[in-house]
Parts: sequence; structure tokens; C-alpha cells
Amino acid sequence: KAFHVAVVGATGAVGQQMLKTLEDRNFPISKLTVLSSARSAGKAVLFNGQEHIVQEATPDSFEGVDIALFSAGGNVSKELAPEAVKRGAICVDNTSAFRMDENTPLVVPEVNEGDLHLHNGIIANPNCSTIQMVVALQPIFEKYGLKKVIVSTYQAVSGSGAQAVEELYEQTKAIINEESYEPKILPVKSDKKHYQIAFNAIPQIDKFEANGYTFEEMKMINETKKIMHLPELKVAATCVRLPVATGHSESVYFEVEQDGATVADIKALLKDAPGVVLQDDPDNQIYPMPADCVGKNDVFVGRIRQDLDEVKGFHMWVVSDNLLKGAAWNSVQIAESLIKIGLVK
Ligand code: 11C
Repeated sequence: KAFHVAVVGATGAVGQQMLKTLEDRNFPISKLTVLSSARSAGKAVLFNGQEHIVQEATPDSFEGVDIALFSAGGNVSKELAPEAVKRGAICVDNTSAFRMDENTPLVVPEVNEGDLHLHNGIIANPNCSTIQMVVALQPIFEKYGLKKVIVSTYQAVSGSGAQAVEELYEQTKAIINEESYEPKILPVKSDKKHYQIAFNAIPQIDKFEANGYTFEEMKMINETKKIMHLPELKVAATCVRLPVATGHSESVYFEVEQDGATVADIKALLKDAPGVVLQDDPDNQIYPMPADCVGKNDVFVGRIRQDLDEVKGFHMWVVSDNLLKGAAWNSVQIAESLIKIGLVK
């Protein structure tokens, strides 16, 4: 069986990767509808070598759509995902609009595919930095339990969209050529101040909440607990933007519950874990790096070490393509799971 698929936000950094991922997976599509906000309507996108003109998304755009993949910002999802559901579509939403809604499953197939059964028309796709961390933590949790997670991230600018990638390139060129370049996009386009990202590190991703954490940090904390069904898990996060175009990296410290876990045990678990590639051989300088992970769907893990003071504490380095497993691939993977389970009408 093939399905009428709509991609909302088709011209964006994630939307483009969604189209490519649908192509690469040979997803069973009978009809493709490409949609966007009014700003990008009229642009052309390519799918399987054919040009499709992007239409402005309206409630009626979803007539006859079976599966809608949303990545055009939270406001578009809030307004239009319920309209798509009313018209019989099942929606996979890659924005934060419904992630913490208790009636909406938040799904990473390697971790909680079963939650798809609880859907009410919308399935939320988690934040990119959360996804790659939980894929690596889940096999460890299943065998040894999990008490505490402390993560520091090293995030790529494409997480902030195509304009941020452009800013990194243009700013880097300008600085090398000793020309001036005024930062306009990063760390957060709509915030008061903007800072240089080229040759820099910015400890702000998304705006600040009243508690001193950023929204990105709170997403990692709250989404991890929801996806892993561990409301009591202790999680802390510090999220930092680096001048990397694509590929988020994370230094993850975790404490397990059971006694007796060793580095060799954890490596053995991760070697066979779904969606994980173990790259951990310090003697041969083998460890994951974003430049090697771009374009790949997996989560890459290395640098696994036992903490020197806490016997149940471990450190690991987790890298993944934020636009693929962090967004487009996880969304398409959810859609594939929905079909496999028989949840698409
Ligand atoms: C970033 N993680 O790297 C963000 C992008 O909630 O889907 C993804 C934002 C989201 O800036």
C-alpha cells in the first residue's frame, strides 16, 4: 500500500532532509504534497528529480492526506496539525508544540515505539539533542537502571536553521578577509543580542527561562524523562553552540543503579544496540566526530570511561547528524513504525 504524504516546511533545513530521507527510504508514497508558511510558498523543491511547487499550508491542504510531517515552526503545527487530524491524517510533528502534552506520545522508535499506540492523531518528534542521548542511554538503562544524567552539548548551527548556517559561512569568510560582519541570527534570532559564532562558542541555545536554564536545556531535561518513562530521573544539561555546520556532540555523564557495570559491559551493550554505532578505540584514536557523522542516520558513541571517583558513574561522547536522527530521519522512522504497526488508515 502507498500513502498520500504531506511535508509541511518543505523548504527549511529539516524539510529538505525529510524529502531526501523519504527518497532514500523509498517510502511508499502515492502522492506528495509540499507545503510551507506563506513566506516560502511558490518556491520549488525537488523530489525524486521532479520539481514540486510549495503551496501555502491551510486547513484544506490536508484533504486526503494520510501522513503529514510537520517542521515549519510551533505556531504552524499548533494551528494546522489539529486541522490535518480532523481531515483524517496522522501527523508527525517535529516542533515543540505538542511534545509535553500528556495526550501526545513523544517517540524515539529505538526507545518507546510502543507509545505510538497511545496517539490521538499527533505524534511528537523530540528535540534533536534529546534524541541522540536517549538512543545511547536506553540500552544502558534496560540492563543497569539509571539514576542520574549530566550532559553538556556541543551543538551545530544547522539546529538553528538554514539562515544560521549561512551566517556561520559568511562570518567565517568575513573574519578571514578582515571584513566586518554584524551577527544577526545567533544565538537566537528573536532575542535582544546577537553574537559572533565563527571561532567562538556560545553558551545559549534558545531563550532563557526564569530558572536560569535555556529552553534547549529544559527540553533535554523534560523530554528525556517523558521518552524514557523515568519521571524521577535526575537530569541536568548545559547546551552550547559551536561553529560546526551539522552534527551535534554531547559529553554525557550517567550513573547507573545496579552494582558491577564495567566499561567493557557498556561497550558490549552499545555495540549491539539499535541505531547505535560504537566507535571507541582510544589506542587507535577512534572516536565519533560530527564531520564523520553528517549524512548518516545512526547515533555514534565513543570515549566510554568509568568515573574516577564514582564507581557507578560513566562518561561517554555521543554524536549524531542533528538534521537526520535528530529530526528528519526520526520523523520518517516514526512514520515507518506507524505503517508497520498498522496505525495508518
Ligand atoms: C538546536 N535543538 O540545535 C535545536 C533545534 O525543538 O526542535 C531543534 C529545536 C526543536 O538549536
